[in-house]
Amino acid sequence: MSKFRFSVGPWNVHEGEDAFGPAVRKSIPFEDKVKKFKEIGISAVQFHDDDAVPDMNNLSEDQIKSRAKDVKSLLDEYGLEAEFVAPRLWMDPHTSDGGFTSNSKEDRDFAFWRAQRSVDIARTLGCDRIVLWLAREGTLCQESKDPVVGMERLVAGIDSILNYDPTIRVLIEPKPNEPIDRSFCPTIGHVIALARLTAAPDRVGGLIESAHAILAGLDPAVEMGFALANKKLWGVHLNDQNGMRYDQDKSFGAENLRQAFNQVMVLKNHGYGHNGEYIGLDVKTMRTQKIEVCYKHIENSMAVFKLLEKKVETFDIAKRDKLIKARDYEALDYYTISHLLGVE
Ligand code: 3MF
Ligand code: MG
Repeated sequence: MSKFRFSVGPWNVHEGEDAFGPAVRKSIPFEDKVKKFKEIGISAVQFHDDDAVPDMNNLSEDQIKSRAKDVKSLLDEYGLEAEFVAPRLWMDPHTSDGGFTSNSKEDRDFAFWRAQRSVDIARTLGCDRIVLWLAREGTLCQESKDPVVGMERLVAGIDSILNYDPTIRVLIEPKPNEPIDRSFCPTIGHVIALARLTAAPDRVGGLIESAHAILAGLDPAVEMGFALANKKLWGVHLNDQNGMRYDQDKSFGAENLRQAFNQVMVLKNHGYGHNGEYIGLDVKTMRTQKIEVCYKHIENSMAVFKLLEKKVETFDIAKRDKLIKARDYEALDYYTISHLLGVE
């Protein structure tokens, strides 16, 4: 039995719209999603601030907390936890030039406000993790933002969260591009360096998404290893991605099984989950999928993760070590492939 606990966000069950075409499936009400998540073995829900409290810009701070309480009751009813809350700093017209790093002071103040409301929502939902996917924190026109000032503004934004709540934790989810061209914080290495500039480095860590590492031209398992060695891997978004193109959020392992195997191996071998971390998924089903079968990408991702756990458990360590000693990496390559194929 897998000891890991899984999480997903309501946006992982979406209507199928993309940059070139409209929705193709009906919206599923939030409660139905929660019910289904529970049925398929999910333990926690990931939230954007406005997934929990829609229309929050038009609500008072007390109204926001009170709506969040209703969501907490719903989660309790189904026995699910909240993993994190992420301020959606990329949809609102105030964030068209970025949130924390916008060139407009009014927009930056808006971003601080949303981030602090996310903390209120997280606390109401019983969680202490804020995720920052820095979607538009960077440039489309490079000369529009001085990169040093950009970093200072990013730090000020993170500090506004850390100072607002003395025990809240911030998990930065790096991504090199899309929707921004040049991100100020493209990889987990940048996240860990950035954490040191903040008011509370111990409360700033990372969330690694497989596809985002691939989009940076890096291997997700190596990125995860780097974060684990730094004790900064506090969340993951497992999924898959076919090379360097638009962000695909494919089912975990659907493109590159060996890369997926190595992610499971590094997570399992280095205590990921021992401090309450979840195996978070960030997967999108294909536009072609009918509504009756629009949770399969989540179920399949979990199933593949568990199958790969078995592959990690049955990976012959003595054989691996012998081949390492002999420095016969061709043989180790072949052993790994044949093990994944079920031959050895
Ligand atoms: C974009 C993402 C986002 C984040 C989410 C939580 C919509 O590439 O991965 O998913 O994961 O906003 O931070
Ligand atoms: Mg993600």
